[in-house]
Amino acid sequence: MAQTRRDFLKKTAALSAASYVGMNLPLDKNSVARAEEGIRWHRGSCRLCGVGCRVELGVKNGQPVGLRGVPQARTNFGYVCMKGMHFWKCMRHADRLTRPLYREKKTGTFREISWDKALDIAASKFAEAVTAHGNDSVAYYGSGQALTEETYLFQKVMRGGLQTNNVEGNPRLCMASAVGGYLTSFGADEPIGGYDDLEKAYCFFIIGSNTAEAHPVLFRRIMRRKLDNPEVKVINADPRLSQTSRIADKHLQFKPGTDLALLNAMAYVIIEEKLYDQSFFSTYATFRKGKEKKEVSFDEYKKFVADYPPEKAARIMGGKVTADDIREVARWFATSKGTVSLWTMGINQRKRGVWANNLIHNLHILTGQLLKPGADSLSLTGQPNACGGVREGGGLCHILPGHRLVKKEKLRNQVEEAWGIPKGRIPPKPGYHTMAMFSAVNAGKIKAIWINCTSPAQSLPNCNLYNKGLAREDVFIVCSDIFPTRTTEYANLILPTAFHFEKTGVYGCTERRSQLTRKAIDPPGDAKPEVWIVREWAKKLASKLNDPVIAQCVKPFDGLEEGYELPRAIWNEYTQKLTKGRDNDLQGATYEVLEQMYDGVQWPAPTRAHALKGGTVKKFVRGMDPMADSEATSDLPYQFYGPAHKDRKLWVWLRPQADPEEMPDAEYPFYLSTGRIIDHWHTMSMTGRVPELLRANPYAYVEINPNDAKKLGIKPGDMVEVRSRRGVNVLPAKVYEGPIEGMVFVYWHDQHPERMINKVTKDAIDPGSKEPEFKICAVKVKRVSGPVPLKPLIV
Ligand SMILES: Nc1nc2c(c(=O)[nH]1)N[C@H]1C(S)=C(S)[C@@H](COP(=O)(O)OP(=O)(O)OC[C@H]3O[C@@H](n4cnc5c(=O)[nH]c(N)nc54)[C@H](O)[C@@H]3O)O[C@H]1N2
Ligand SMILES: Nc1nc2c(c(=O)[nH]1)N[C@H]1C(S)=C(S)[C@@H](COP(=O)(O)OP(=O)(O)OC[C@H]3O[C@@H](n4cnc5c(=O)[nH]c(N)nc54)[C@H](O)[C@@H]3O)O[C@H]1N2
Ligand code: SF4
Ligand SMILES: [Mo]
Repeated sequence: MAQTRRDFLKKTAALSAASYVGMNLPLDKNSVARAEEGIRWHRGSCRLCGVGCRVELGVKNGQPVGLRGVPQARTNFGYVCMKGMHFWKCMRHADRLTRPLYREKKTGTFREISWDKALDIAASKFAEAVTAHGNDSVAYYGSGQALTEETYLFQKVMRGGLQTNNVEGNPRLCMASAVGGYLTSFGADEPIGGYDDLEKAYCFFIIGSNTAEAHPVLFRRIMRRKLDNPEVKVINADPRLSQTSRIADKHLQFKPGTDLALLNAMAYVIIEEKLYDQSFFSTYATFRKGKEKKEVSFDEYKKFVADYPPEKAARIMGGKVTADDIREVARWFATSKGTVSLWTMGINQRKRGVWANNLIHNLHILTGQLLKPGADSLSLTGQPNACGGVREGGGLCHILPGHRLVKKEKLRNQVEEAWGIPKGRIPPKPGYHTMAMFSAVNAGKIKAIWINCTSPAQSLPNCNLYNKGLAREDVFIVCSDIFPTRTTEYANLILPTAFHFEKTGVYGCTERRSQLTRKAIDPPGDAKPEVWIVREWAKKLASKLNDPVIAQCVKPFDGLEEGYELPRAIWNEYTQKLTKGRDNDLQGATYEVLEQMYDGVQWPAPTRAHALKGGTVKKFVRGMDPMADSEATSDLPYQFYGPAHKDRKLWVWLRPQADPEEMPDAEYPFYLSTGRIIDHWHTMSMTGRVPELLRANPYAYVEINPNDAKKLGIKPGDMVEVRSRRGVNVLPAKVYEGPIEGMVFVYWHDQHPERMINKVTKDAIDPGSKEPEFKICAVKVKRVSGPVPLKPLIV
């Protein structure tokens, strides 16, 4: 899909001619009313981050014209951030994919084909692969941004139809360590509490999360809470001084990868100063260690933690942290009237991401800062539907819908029964996790892969290596997207899909909350909702493989209108048949109920009546969570029922400090970390096409500490080479007291070949969660020239 410069200019001209109505409404009431005349507002969720803000899209004459927040919604109280506010402007961008495109060879040029032909080709290629190379030679790689109905249907056809568990998604790059942490510490995935605790908390422990830029609306809530209540403390633990650090009472700045020592040292202080809540943990928790999950005593845990006195931890952490800092934050954490921890990728994208998650949960369990109002161990989810679609809907290689494990026969059988397919149809072996999947593509073991709503050619670590696999002529690639991307460049078949608000479906955000977005406008050209695409593809697959079971997977949905009826029927099947009796019970959250709610429903919501009250604000709390009541075995106020812990207790883990996979050395002396800025979303396919957002931040740069810059003779704006053992980028320098000395930081949004930082990052993974260590690798840094004028890649 290479674009010529002329194409590009033509499109830009067309775009500005399409002059947006925009949100610059005049201020007096009458003129506001006049400007809004003829606009219909359609309720849905924001397309972007995992906060899940409730918004309304304004539509006039069939075109999107504005966006506003929903004041009654408990996610955002009417507020939206600038990305959320402007996102709709990319909806009608001239680059939208509008027709299926096909090329036989990856070196060939794309030509437009009909849907019938396109799905016929997709079915033939998958069928050929399965016949010649077995069921595990095909794969689906999806996204925490796909609607639940989409992920659910894709995985149903892959597992029940094509009999492979090669179903994965980008949440592996993101939330896998949090899932591992919740399962091993609490016995059940997903947070206990939610945003409701933010206005009740007295201490915020923000670690490895740049909430201000990545979850801006939640950050406003935290900031307001602090401004209104001077006694509220904010702790920020991050090797970089970020926008989030600015509101912190204490910013702990340390060498990347050393915060497991910090967390253990905080536990040390809590024990030394007897700041723990013994009655809480002796009632509700056990102590565990090692692969065998062996139960140990509190004394043994104490002995383990004795190895982390704050003085020693401060030495390990280097940088600016002192032992007194650690003591002070531990006291704030333990003694506040309610402590909420918040973390994201600084913790998850680590070689020991699961352990880091465990160590945060430990602090909450030890101090009883859990389950009471204003206290929670709250992992922030990145994508809008990583929780709802992928973690709950069965979008990873080892899980089936309804938080079921692939390897458990009984659970597989439940799914087979719900689908009306023969027992034993779903294979018992989990599929490839993300990095294994793309390694298998590299090795030519996967012959056909469907990539939906994600752009791995840019978002995988060490992408130079994996893009070689995507370029193989013997790997057939279907890519369904709304725009051309770095990944569509490797596709054989590009399928244009409907975008948010052009189709109907559910997103489930950070706090176990499911929210419906209804179709408000038609997709452009021939773009189609994914649920339609999968259904029609499956019918063709069934006939090519002559397999009635594949047909059976989509039969319940035959003939349904794709804009609303079809996703509703899929949602009904999933929630009524597969969440029933599970911890994410959503039986009460029908479309009919979700449409009545300003802000959706938090599970468990087994009944309509409970769903209409908004569902469950806090899991495991008797009187609040219907499952806690129905599962109760005593009169205690809390009842845990997570499937992973037979003892129905919380687990405090003994986890040591561990280094990242690749440490700086004489040849590659800097830590490289990568992450986000407020203006852009991931690969910029959407935000790069919103003029306001692109202007705000047109291209990537490397953040470097002034002391390092001085040593290397780098001045602001100079072009700098950032090189690892895997690849190189050349970017302008931004010199400021952001990253700690010895560390550089690059945002990963830029699609430009010289500024795509995943060419440089490392593909080391957490052995438990299989999540890559995007946050840490070793690089060398060198000035190459003075400033040069740069242009953004997309407009
Ligand atoms: N504007 C915007 N918002 C987004 C997104 C976006 O693309 N743009 N994406 C969404 C998604 S999918 C996600 S996953 C979230 C991610 O949200 P965040 O995780 O908050 O964002 P990042 O910038 O990736 O990383 C957060 C911080 O981790 C720190 N860090 C690096 N190494 C370490 C370490 O060793 N220890 C600790 N404690 N911290 C470390 C970095 O310095 C950085 O400040 O954002 C979501 N929201
Ligand atoms: N270096 C580095 N790399 C990282 C990270 C990092 O911190 N550092 N973070 C990782 C994390 S946390 C994440 S979540 C991943 C995200 O990485 P990706 O998922 O690869 O990035 P996105 O740009 O969100 O890709 C979404 C794609 O879906 C398309 N799209 C939008 N709406 C629709 C739709 O309705 N249907 C379809 N079919 N397509 C649609 C968009 O155009 C876009 O191409 O990246 C990971 N990569
Ligand atoms: S905070 Fe997240 S969900 Fe809310 S408007 Fe911004 S991008 Fe959208
Ligand atoms: Mo993410």
